[in-house]
Amino acid sequence: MTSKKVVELFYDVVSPYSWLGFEIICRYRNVWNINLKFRPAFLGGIMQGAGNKPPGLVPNKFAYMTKDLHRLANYFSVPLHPPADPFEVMFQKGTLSAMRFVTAVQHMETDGDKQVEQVSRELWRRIWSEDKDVTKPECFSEAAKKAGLSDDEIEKALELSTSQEIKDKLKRSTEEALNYGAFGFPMLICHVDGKPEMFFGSDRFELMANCIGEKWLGPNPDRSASRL
Ligand code: GSH
Repeated sequence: MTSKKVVELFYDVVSPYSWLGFEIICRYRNVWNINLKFRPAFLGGIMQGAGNKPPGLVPNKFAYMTKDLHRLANYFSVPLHPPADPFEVMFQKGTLSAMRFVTAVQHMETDGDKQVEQVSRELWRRIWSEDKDVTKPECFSEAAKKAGLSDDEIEKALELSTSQEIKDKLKRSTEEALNYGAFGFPMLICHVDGKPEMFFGSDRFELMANCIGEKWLGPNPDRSASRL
């Protein structure tokens, strides 16, 4: 068996397309011969650093994306329902504190990446399924509790999330994403023959599979694999 190819997923919970990309790559993690690395980062910093603008600011694009996300949520079986006021959620409230919290959880985790995976998922669920706030410490506690963290771990993560160390770590990950050429999320970096191959979007998995010598088996690979 050849050694596992490293695949990095750069994401921010502000981004609904990142949620789709995240769930898909999580489903494929044990189907493809890959070593998946979660790379929480800050999409606001990517937009600024790359000189890009959120696509939702163009009215026709916003209308299309609303429809697109609805279709994709069904296709990928991800319970995505846009919040009542996506502009407030994405552009006024933002997710800087939330992504610092995710970074803190990842920083504390010594045995695998289950907690960072679950906490990220619960934060996405809050914004993009339940229309709940993700700006206050109590929101992070609730999400982390659902994700299975202990009260002690949650307290530590909350404290750590406001430290300079964690602020710098999130900034570094965002800069790394920009150095790879990021202009939006989700961004996946596949390390193939010592070279990073960048893919933008949750709609590039078929192409990505081809690049890493794997097969795209649709949105639910476990179900299709068991039918083979
Ligand atoms: N076609 C992509 C997909 O299906 O995943 C769209 C992804 C997307 O629009 N991502 C947003 C972004 O960063 C954040 S939710 N867009 C930057 C851009 O479109 O330039």
